[in-house]
Amino acid sequence: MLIVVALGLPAAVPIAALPTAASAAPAAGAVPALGSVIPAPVEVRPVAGADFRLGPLTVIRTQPGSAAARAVGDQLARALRPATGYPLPVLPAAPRVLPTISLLLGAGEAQLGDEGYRLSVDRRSITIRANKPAGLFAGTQTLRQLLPQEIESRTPVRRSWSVAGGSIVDHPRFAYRGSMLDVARHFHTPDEIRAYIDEISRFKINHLHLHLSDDQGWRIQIDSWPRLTTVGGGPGTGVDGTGPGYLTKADYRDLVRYAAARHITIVPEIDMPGHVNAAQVAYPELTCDGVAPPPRTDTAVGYSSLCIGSETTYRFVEDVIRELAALTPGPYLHIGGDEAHATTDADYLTFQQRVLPLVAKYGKTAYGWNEITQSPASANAVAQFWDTATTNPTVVAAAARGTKVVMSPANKAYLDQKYDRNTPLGLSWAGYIEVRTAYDWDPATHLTGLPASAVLGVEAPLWSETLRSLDDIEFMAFPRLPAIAELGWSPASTHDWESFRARLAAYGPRWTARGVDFYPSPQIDWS
Ligand code: NGO
Repeated sequence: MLIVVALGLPAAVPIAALPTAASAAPAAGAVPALGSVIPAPVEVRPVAGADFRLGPLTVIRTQPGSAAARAVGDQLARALRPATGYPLPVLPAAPRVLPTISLLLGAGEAQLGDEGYRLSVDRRSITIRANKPAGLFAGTQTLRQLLPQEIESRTPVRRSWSVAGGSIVDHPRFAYRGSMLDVARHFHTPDEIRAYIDEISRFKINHLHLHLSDDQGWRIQIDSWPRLTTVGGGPGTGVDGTGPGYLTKADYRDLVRYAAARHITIVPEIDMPGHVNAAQVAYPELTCDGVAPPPRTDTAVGYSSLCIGSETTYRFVEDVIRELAALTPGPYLHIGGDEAHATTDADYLTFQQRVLPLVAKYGKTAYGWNEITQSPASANAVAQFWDTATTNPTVVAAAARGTKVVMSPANKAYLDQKYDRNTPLGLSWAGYIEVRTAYDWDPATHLTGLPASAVLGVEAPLWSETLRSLDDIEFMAFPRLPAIAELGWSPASTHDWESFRARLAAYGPRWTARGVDFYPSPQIDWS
């Protein structure tokens, strides 16, 4: 973060100079310093004596004629009303005398891109300007963190509501900033998924990848193959048989809309040609011998494969891709491709040569785990790097042919790995991942030989073998998800562990106030 001290001194203070945990975690009641938000903004210019005070007469003014700006204004008002108790009307124009929060489009600043914003705070007004509604939304997430932590209260709190004066210019480092929820090993309900969307959108995450099928369950309605969900999502499915359920198409469309309102794109994944046992239980014709395998509720991997030589396989795959593409306004359709240990190498290539182009046929960009880079057909695809090694010549060679890479190294970005050996949930095959481990790496340089230009972004996957409830999801995701979010959004020049842990410490009470069951890492001096 570039801090330019506005006292006539042209000093640019690096993020390391931001107050650290010992001094900066605001006590209840304090006004957060401008810029003490997660992810760290690009540029912060505090102005002394220019704090804005939100009051009972404050109005929210949104860009006239823009329904999308109005929607962001309505969301902001809904976020700020419970704790303040103020009416905060949302209007296309506001009388000059009233304190105003303005959300305006047409910033006309190329550097802001589609998701960036400029936030200015003075004694009379707060103005967020952006090129696109997504930038306004990002700016309002910053503003929420700049208000005192009591803003998270669901009931009115009597106190003054000030925002530190000055300005912020902010825009993302990477276009793709994601998290993944595995709803196959344990189904998570639409309400739980929505709660997760709410939490991750606060950190400017813009993609939610849903892992919709695996050996233990199939979780998305496919009309042309109905037993996928009636059997594959039915009673007894999931790890230990305790995760049944599936999303109807109506559920899924609702989730897509809900996420879009928070400027998050849903990325659906159907995992194949491995991880397909649940589909084969429902449809034995998807095996080579036509015999249904037993349902599986254990956590082994790499034992199932679609029958690569059978035309039924491709009829199935095309039906699924077609129906999924029709449900998906976003650009990406994830076809898995990981751990196909029961598929021969030659069969794997045959499969990908046919299936990767099918995704394009239905208007989507193919996305898969990094194993897909073995196939020349992956040149137009996005590969999700999940290895624990920092060398992978196959991925690097594919990037040279055009493949874009989303970085999810399992030993850094996997939210399902234990924090330490005492963590009650999670796996540990990739190692323990404390907050600092999740934070201290660089997506642009992590994989040897991969040019930064090939890195589309970063994603934090949350696999659910050991998870049951929303509390479990929250405990594993937070506080590591904000670490990954910061790697995805903030410029590398702002990367600073002491600053991050201070801002995280200050953030903790907000989770507590919202009832988010985060892991109180001993690496953080929680305030
Ligand atoms: C691996 C495996 C998944 C597991 C996960 C658990 C990938 C891409 N495939 O990651 O099936 O659930 O580890 O950490």
